[in-house]
Order: sequence, then structure tokens, then C-alpha cells
Amino acid sequence: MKIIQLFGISAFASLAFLGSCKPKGTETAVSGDAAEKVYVAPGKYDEVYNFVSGGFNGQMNVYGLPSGRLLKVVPIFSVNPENGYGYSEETKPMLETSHGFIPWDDQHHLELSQTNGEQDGRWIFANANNTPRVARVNLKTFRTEEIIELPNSAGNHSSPFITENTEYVVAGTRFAVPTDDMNGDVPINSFKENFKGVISFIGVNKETGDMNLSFQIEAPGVNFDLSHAGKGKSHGWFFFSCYNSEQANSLLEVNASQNDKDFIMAVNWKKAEEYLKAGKGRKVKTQYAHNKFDEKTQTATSKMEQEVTVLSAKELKDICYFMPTPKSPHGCDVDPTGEYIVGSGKLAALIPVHSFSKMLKAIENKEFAGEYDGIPILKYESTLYGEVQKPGLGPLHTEFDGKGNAYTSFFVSSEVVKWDIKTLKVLDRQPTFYSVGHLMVVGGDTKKPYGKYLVAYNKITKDRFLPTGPELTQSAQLYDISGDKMKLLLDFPTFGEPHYAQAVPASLIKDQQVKFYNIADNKHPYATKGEAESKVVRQGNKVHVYMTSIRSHFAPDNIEGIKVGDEVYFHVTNLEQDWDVPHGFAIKGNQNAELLIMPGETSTLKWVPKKPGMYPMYCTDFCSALHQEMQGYVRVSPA
Ligand code: CUK
Ligand code: CUA
Repeated sequence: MKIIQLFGISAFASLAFLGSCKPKGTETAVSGDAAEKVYVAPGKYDEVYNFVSGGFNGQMNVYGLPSGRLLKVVPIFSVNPENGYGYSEETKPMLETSHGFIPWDDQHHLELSQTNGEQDGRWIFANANNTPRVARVNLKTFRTEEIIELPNSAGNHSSPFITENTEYVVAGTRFAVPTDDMNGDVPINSFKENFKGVISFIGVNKETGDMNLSFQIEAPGVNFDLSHAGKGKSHGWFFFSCYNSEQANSLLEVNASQNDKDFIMAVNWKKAEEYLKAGKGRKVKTQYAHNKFDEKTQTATSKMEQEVTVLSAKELKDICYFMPTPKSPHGCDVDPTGEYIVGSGKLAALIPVHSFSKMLKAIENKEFAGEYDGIPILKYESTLYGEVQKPGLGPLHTEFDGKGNAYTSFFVSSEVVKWDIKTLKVLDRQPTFYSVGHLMVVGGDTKKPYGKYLVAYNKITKDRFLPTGPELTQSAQLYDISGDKMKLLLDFPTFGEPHYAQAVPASLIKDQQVKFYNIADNKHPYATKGEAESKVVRQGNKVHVYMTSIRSHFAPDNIEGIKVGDEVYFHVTNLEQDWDVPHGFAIKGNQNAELLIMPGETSTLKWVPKKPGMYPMYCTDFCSALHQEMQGYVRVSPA
């Protein structure tokens, strides 16, 4: 009964919450030349890299487009037995947090680094929803190099969106929480006094990409959902969709979606920077992990930081403004010119488009409709450019093609709708199979989209692929958007549950790849730079094996003198100096996963043998005709 009251706002609203409807025609409207358009001949490269979030598998999946071929799974927030990420001693620190080692997270959004609002192909940033973190992956190595935890946050959903020169990666908390999360032990019904919506600004070093938590802004206790930076004329601003403006802490007792309008919150981060320079803000004691992988030592370290500077939006008055936006806005997208800010109310039957210039004027003229927890609310009409009428049901996300068109995904009516940003007229619609969440256009959230392809990432698959038991792969669908009408070209399966994805022309990435690590530059403390230096060193109950691997043997390959309960560390250096010749390393009965050691790299596997016996070890990656011979023995004797 309560549910019915809660969702009984309108027939449409309940529909949106409770599920989705299939499009009427479920036949695939594939045109004649679709096959040709997605066919990438053997030996040829794809045109575009597509980086796809892994959702509840915590990884990032890299596809080639237009073929839809899977190129790589890059582990970020989840351990990956395949290459030892989170299992090797070098990478374990990457997954340390203030709550200890966490082997999993929920990864929703990816954002490629930009210079002047255009993709620069250097890094890609990823968010962890569950235990709030932001990661940076280097696109020269496709490796996760850095992870920073976010204090005073929970459900790091509105993240990791960036400013147009990657000055900041910005992250808004989904759950309002007590700002001082070291003292979060307060009654839940003290929500209105104690719970805040906190936004983190993570500075990024221009040269190295190194991140640091520059400051946080404490805003009212709404839920931040998504965000995007201003660009061009709106550079210096950041926009966040907010829901639950009722500040309900329970769906059972209060109507969390009763307000006719929630907000998009505009943040003047340039102004916030000025306040910071002027010494404003308070230092909040906290704890958050900051983990970095160092390419020279090939080892990650985890440091626990203790403090963060927090600026209060309420005290500073002119850094945050609320723009009323209908019905639980989800997506919050800024067009290539930086003028139009598109909100997507999940429960709204229209798409509101705010104008940045109108917003500035409204602020100047103080066209306020009131205050919300001390933050000015601008009048809806004073910031609104216009509304796209009857676009579809359940709008979620919008991307742009740089030719004046916007593309919005509709979860409930299961379609992608193309509309004109200036006239707000719907130009085309195509069904998705089924219930699209995010969509992306190549470069579609930058100042200069590449366009050409759009991919819809669908939540429900049903009849698109061979069935695989109760769970089916989430389907992605590729559309050609180069013409007036969108054309469906291809379905391809994905891993985990994709949410946002980004894509970039391959030319920006492919020629900068690291092919192997120079062994001379290897500064790993346990590196063994030649077979002659391989050795076994005992220090109390710790045994360090300085091991080398090269086609097709390990050195040493017969090890005796190990006792039950010893901590054995296999430090394996791959001596190869050639592209694509990793060696693997696995040993019977080991509690960790394998190692997959790149050419020139040193990786360490820890093993504590529990019983005496003979333990074979071997290389897991087929590396030469004599790969199967790449093996050895470890003899374990009673303690
Ligand atoms: S969310 Cu998943 S469909 Cu986490 Cu960006 Cu919108
Ligand atoms: Cu080395 Cu197989």
C-alpha cells in the first residue's frame, strides 16, 4: 500500500519505477549495408577505441568499433586472477582503503582526459560507487596507476567527470552523509541537520596525471546523481543533477519523489578556488587511502591521508545555485558550446534544457524563487531555454554529435531520440533492444565530438543472443549517426553491467603504446636482471626467490629447503625485451592467483605452503614452442 502511495504520483511515474516496456516493433530494422559498415577485415584495425564501464564487475572493458570486438579487460576496482591484479604483492596496495583491502567495486562512469575540451588520449578516469574512489588508468599501458579514496562520501555516483583541461576530476556523493564521516555515528533521523551532499575536487597534475584531493564543497543533503563540467563559455562551472530534494532518508515513510521539481545544482568552481586561496574553508580530520603504482619500481604503495579542506556552500553564498528541474533528474549533460545544460528527469515527460547565459543573468539579477538550505534557488523560467516536448518516456542520458544534434536515451520507452538543440524539435527515433541506460557518441561530451557512431548500452537483453541460463549478457547496440536518420548496425555483448562509456578515435591512442618495459630501467627492489643473479635468500621464516623467466625456462627451477609455514616470495622478472611476450607463473596450492609478468617487469607472488610435499610450478601463458617445458619444482619439508 505504501508503495502504491509512494509511486502513485502519476501512471507514468509508476511505470518508470516499476519497469520498462518493450518497443512495439521488436524486429531489427537493419539496413542493407550494415554488415559492410561493421566489417573490419582480418588484420585490419578498428577505427575507434570504446571504453566501457563494467558496472558490478568493477573493471573497464575495451572494445574496437565498429566491429564490437573485445580488445581487453582492464582491472580497476576488482581483483583479476587473470593477471594477478590485487593478488601480486605489487598491486595489492591499489585496493587498500580506509576500510582495509577491498577486492570489488561497482564501476559506472568513465571519462577520458581532455585538453581545451578535446580528448587528448592520455588517461581515463573511473569511479567506484560503493566505497567511494576515483581511479586513473594510463592509456600508454592500459594499467590502473592511481586510486584515490573520497572521504565524506557514499555511493560515489556523480563521478568522475572532468573540467575541460583536466584541471579537476569532480565527484559528487550520491548518499548525503554527515560531512565529518569520522563522526558519522548520529541518529538517522537527524538527516536534516547532519547530512550533507559533498562534492570532491581532485586536482590532476598536467604532466604526470597524479591526483590529489584539492578540496570539498559541502552542499545541502540532496543526492547527487550525475554531473558534467561547463565548457567553452561555461568553463569554470560544474553542473550536478540532484534528486531527493525532500531529503527523505526512508522511501517507506516519506515521499522521496513527491516534489514536482528537483534541481540541477550549478557550482562556480573558479570562485571556490578563489575562496580557497583566500584561506576560507575548514580543515576536517578524516582518513582516506591514496594508492599509486610507480612504473619504475613496478610497485604500488598505499598512503593514508588525514585531512581535507571543506568549503561550505551555505557560508560562501555565491558558489552554488539551484536550477529547478522536473522530476528526479538523472543525466546532466552540457552541449559542445557550453551554453545548453540538459537535464533528464527520469519521471518527466519532457526534457528541460537550461541556458547558461540565462542562468548568469538570473544570478546577476537575483531572480530567486527562494532558498534551499541557504542556497539560492533560481526561478525555473529564468534559466530555462526550453523543453523538448513529448520526446519519449524515462529520459536518462544525452550526448552530442557536434552538428547541433542531441541524442537522448529513454529507458521506459526503450529508444534513442535525436533532437535539435536549437529548435528542440525531435528529428528521429530508433528503438533499442531493450531499455537503454547510457548511450555514448564518440567524443560526445567534449567540445569537438567525432560523431559517426552512437552506442546504446541496454539493461535488458531477452532475445538478442543465445540464451545462457537465468542471466544474459547486457547488449550494446551500435548505430550509424552520420546521416539524417540513425541506423542500427550491430549488437554486441558486454561484461558486467555497462553504464557510461567513452570512445576516442584510435589514432589518438594506438601509436603511443608501451610495448615492453626496458629491463635497464627496472628499479624494482627484487629485480633479477640476468639468470646468473637468480638466487634463493632466507631471512628467518621469509624466503625470497629471485627468479627470472625467459623462453623457455625459469631460473631457479628446482627449489629445496622450503618449510611448511614459510612465507615464500617469488619475485619473478621477465627478461624478455619484446612486445607481447608475457610469462605467467603459478604454483600448486597457492592461495593467491597467478602472475602475468610483462616483458621487463618484476612481479611477486606470496605463498605460504601448508603441508609438506612436491609442488610443481609452471608458466601459464603459451610463450614459445617449449612453453609446456617452462616448469619447475619446489620441495616443501616439515617445519
Ligand atoms: S547510471 Cu547506470 S544508466 Cu550509474 Cu550513469 Cu544512468
Ligand atoms: Cu613462458 Cu609459457
